[in-house]
Amino acid sequence: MSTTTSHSEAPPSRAERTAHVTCPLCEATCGLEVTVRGDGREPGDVRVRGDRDDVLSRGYLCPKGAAIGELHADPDRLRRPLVKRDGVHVEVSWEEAYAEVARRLSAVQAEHGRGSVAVYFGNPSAHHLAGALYLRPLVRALGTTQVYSAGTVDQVPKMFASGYLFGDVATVAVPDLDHTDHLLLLGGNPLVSNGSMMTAPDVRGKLRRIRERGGSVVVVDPVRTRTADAATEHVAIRPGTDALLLMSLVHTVLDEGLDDLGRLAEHVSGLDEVREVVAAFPPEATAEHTGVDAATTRRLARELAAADRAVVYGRMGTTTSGFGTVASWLVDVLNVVTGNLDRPGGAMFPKAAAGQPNTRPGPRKPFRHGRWHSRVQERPEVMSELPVATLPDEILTPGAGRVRAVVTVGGNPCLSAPDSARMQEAFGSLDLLVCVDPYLNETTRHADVVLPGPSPLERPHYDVLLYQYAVRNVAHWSPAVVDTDVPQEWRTLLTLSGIAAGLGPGADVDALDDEVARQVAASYGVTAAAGLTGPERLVDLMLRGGPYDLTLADVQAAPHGVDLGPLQPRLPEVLSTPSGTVELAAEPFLRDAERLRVTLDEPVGDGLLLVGRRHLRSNNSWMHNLPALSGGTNLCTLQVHPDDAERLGLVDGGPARVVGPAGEVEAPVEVTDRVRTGVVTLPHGWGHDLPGTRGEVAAARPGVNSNLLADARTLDEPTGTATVNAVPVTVVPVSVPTLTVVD
Ligand SMILES: Nc1nc2c(c(=O)[nH]1)N[C@H]1C(S)=C(S)[C@@H](COP(=O)(O)OP(=O)(O)OC[C@H]3O[C@@H](n4cnc5c(=O)[nH]c(N)nc54)[C@H](O)[C@@H]3O)O[C@H]1N2
Ligand SMILES: Nc1nc2c(c(=O)[nH]1)N[C@H]1C(S)=C(S)[C@@H](COP(=O)(O)OP(=O)(O)OC[C@H]3O[C@@H](n4cnc5c(=O)[nH]c(N)nc54)[C@H](O)[C@@H]3O)O[C@H]1N2
Ligand code: SF4
Ligand SMILES: [Mo]
Repeated sequence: MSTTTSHSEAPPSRAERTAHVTCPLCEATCGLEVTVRGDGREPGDVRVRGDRDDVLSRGYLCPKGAAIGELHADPDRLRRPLVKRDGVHVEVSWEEAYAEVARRLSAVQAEHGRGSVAVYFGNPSAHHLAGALYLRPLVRALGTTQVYSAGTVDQVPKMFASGYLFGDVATVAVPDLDHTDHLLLLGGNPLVSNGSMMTAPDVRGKLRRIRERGGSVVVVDPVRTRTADAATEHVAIRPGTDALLLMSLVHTVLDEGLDDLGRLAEHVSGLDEVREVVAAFPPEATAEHTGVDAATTRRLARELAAADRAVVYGRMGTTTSGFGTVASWLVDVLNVVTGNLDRPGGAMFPKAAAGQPNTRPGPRKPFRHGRWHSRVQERPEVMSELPVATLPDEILTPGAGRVRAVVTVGGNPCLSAPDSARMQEAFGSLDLLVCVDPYLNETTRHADVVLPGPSPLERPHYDVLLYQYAVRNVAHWSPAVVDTDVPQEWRTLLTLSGIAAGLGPGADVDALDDEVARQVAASYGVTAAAGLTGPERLVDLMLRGGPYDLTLADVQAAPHGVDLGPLQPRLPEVLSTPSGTVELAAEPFLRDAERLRVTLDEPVGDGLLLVGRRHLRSNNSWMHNLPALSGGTNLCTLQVHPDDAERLGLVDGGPARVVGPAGEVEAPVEVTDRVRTGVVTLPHGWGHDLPGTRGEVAAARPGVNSNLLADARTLDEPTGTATVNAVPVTVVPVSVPTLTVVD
């Protein structure tokens, strides 16, 4: 591993240098071997290969990781701050940008109070040392409870369920893919997404090895995805009904006496209440709703219970289709009643080297929620956040406490949250919008100030968050590969913290950083190596205070990562519930189970349901501007089953109008039998044709924004997580006027 060039004012060295870095673009955290010439911005300057010696990914990489050089060199990627003057974004100096933020933020705070400033963190802030370590100081300095993130269009139900089951939202059991014989996977497509809430590069290889050792993989998905292709069985469920199917699976296991808790018995409470709840959900009662016949459900339950080492795993399709909390709870109930929680090949608890709350010394407070509520919809706080679906209400509804300013960090809520038209309206009405973001996109176009950070090649990295979900315990430090004059994002966030705290735009960032480090050091009872600052110091502290007694220097000395071995059983030390057991019958589960039971009495509709779709070469809303990832099959089409197409008069390639509860879009039809009848799919993160954005490649193939369709009121009740899957829609062909030839 070589290091960065020495000084930014000298012309960058044209000599090639190679570094081994963790890809920060998705949850798989692959090791990349990056070779760079110069500043990496000329064509051919950056070459990327999978690092064959990486302790976790062993050479695997996907097209996005391979395109990291294009991201670095993208001419549309911002490198200097922008301020909006007379409706137009102009480049300014960092001093001028911060002066603008300070002047206007303090005015909003003075006039409307601290609670009138909201913060939104997007997905990339979870893949970033600045986001992982310096957001909390910013929120504290802002002194607001108006905190939002992409989590409430995503995984919060899983974290909430884990919080009540195990005591901490970050104590999540992940599938031990390397050792299982039977994987029941609901609502995830890891062969395309590369896995989520399980850090696991090369899921294709892992599934193949399950099959090679005689095991099975069952995929429950309304779409025959690539993951379904790689499975031993595909069950095409009706969208939005996984919680019902899971109830019936638990019912069958208990009813047929297939439960076997093994050593878990002494660590689990609430099984009797679960028995009572699932009694109302025999497979025969749910079959019409789920579209899965009772015999299949019973067989799935028996096979799961009979397998030596089995695991149930649910993802986006289970967390964002209306009953995310109940579904996520039942996934782990199934893991418990089949004896597969916390055993090799089952659902296991990772033990990350740094920053994992459940490895901290001393007593830990059990998770609880609802400590405060949102102003307009009175939604409970979860993990100190409010649902992003209700952010427009907080901005647009007059009254005391109304949000007047928003700070976004690495997020594009105007495309990623439901009812985007209203989100756009809300963002357009703010007194102040400050965006820490490298692109001028559908959200940041509204910004008064945009503060870009360095590219992934221009910053060091350590995956503090995602190693907490890794299917193998590892640690890897990534050096910055290219020098930059773009300030590191942690410094930007600390400067904003200084401004928010009333210290003005010129606060001493290093002093603020010392204070953050003092607090981290105190909480772990350790001291960092001399001479370190910024994220390096914080990671050193967390490693020293972590369960393996590592230091930053130890990890830096291993360019391909430190292998800390396969997952090991961690019960009961991992638990921090009030009772010290796995609490299967926590009150929020039982209450929402009743909401689910009521749906059994409702008639099964015959309307179309819309689900989302990811593409291997996409990354939510923000990588459509890279030439290597655009075009080909990465298209924003409406997938429709042939029978539905015929019934509705839709033709392949022809335009269709999709009407949802909140709005409508027009998209080209793609007829395919991969989707179940009654189901249509559209990818999210498109609609790049709005004025004031800057993304030449993306704008050439804008696609449409699927989040114009879903309404922002149909939420997972306990967590307020949006329902972006299983959205009721109608689809009609758009008649193309026939041309009359005139002589
Ligand atoms: N290439 C690529 N990779 C990505 C991303 C990306 O945009 N592109 N995004 C990243 C992010 S932020 C995340 S959170 C992860 C998500 O990771 P995954 O959850 O693995 O990805 P999705 O493709 O959303 O998979 C959801 C699946 O659920 C199915 N589904 C929809 N509704 C239902 C339902 O009601 N029941 C069931 N059983 N299935 C349903 C969909 O058909 C789809 O196949 O991917 C990450 N990785
Ligand atoms: N219909 C539908 N909607 C969905 C989903 C779905 O499956 N269907 N998926 C949901 C999911 S899982 C998620 S996670 C959300 C994502 O929602 P968001 O996080 O709101 O959106 P992203 O598209 O990930 O936008 C990322 C933003 O971060 C910026 N960015 C990139 N790199 C950096 C960086 O290093 N620093 C900073 N500061 N900014 C950076 C990009 O320019 C972009 O503006 O979308 C959700 N919305
Ligand atoms: S799978 Fe994810 S982490 Fe791996 S190279 Fe692709 S984007 Fe990067
Ligand atoms: Mo996500």
